[in-house]
Amino acid sequence: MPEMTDWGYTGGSAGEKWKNSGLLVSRIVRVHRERFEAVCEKGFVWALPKAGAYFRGVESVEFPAVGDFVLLQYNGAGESLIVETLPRKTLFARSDLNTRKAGHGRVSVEQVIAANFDEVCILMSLNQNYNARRLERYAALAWASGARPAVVLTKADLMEDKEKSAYLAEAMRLAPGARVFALSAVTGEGMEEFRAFLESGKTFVLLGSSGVGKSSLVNALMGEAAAVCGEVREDDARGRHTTTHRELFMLPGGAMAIDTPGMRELGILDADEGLTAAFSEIEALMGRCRFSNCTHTSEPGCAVQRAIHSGALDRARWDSFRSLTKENRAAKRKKEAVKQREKNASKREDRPRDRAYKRLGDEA
Ligand SMILES: Nc1nc2c(ncn2[C@@H]2O[C@H](COP(=O)(O)OP(=O)(O)OP(=O)(O)O)[C@@H](O)[C@H]2O)c(=O)[nH]1
Ligand SMILES: [Mg+2]
Ligand SMILES: [Zn+2]
Repeated sequence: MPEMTDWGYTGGSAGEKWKNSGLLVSRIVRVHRERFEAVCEKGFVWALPKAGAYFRGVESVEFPAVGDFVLLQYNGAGESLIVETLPRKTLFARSDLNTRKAGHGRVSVEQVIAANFDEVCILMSLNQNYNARRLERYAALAWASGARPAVVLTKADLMEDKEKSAYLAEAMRLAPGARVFALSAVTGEGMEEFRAFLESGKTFVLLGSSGVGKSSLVNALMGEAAAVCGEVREDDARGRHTTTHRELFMLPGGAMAIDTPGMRELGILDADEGLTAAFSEIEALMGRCRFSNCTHTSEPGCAVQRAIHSGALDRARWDSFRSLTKENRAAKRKKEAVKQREKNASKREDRPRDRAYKRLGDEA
């Protein structure tokens, strides 16, 4: 029978208000459309969000996602019911601030991709997929999630050693504070070092464009074809979106990996702290400008401009920092506006949406 602590549950026994309620702590391991597969002390179960327990508020963020710890009304004879999402340690959401119609109300679609992971593995393949600016973006998002980023350069078998070292060195510069790996799921190169990094009991989420080899890496770690991979192709610079759902795998060493579908676009959202961490050396420079309100354009005594001129700071990295900062600010403004709109809308339409969902739950 599964022990929830083996599955990363660290909630402990103190303060568990549901202790005598008959509810079970469980972890979501697979999300497939509206159905969830979860693991609890009784084993693996299929579960559904309980009608009325979700969709009450205006945000969809509470809705269970892979990696979530939830409270389950266990049903040995059929589908169990998810009654509550426990507070998340970390979370990764895709920001889509365009509102969409849902039932009778409009909700912002901040889709949670994964939750409660300890490390974010940013995968990039050592061919045409590698992109410095995207790496910086992902690193900022990873820090913003509350977890640490690690960079995994995949398909190392496709590149000469000398060239590989150059990529490794650059990735270390672009993602300060992150461990960087180069490996191949095909030849096994670099896999031993990466396995040693996957600490037992910890959860690692794999992120990266379609086709970089996320599922192939999971399979190599599992030692079996557990995740469905794309076919081998000569030209795989562009992926095909083979993985369509999110799934958490228990690896042989006791660590867990969450495989995700490749994402075309990842917007920066609420990432102030993420940007500070991802561009820590720039933050340090800005603290050394002569004027505290320096705009880092043409002021005398600007430490940033000085670093750019001396070559200590790459101009492309500075530009990247500025554009991500701008994007972050715009996203925050938009989020505020959407929230306000929803607040107004929910005052008028809260009830009908509840009812619509109840029907959905009753049918299932
Ligand atoms: N040469 C080489 N090819 C690899 C390696 N890892 C994966 N591939 C190939 O890359 C392609 C895509 O691999 P997947 O594992 O399906 O990629 P993915 O990131 O899961 O893609 P999505 O599920 O679409 O997001 C397949 O053709 C794999 O065989 C590797 O280490 N070396
Ligand atoms: Mg995949
Ligand atoms: Zn300055």
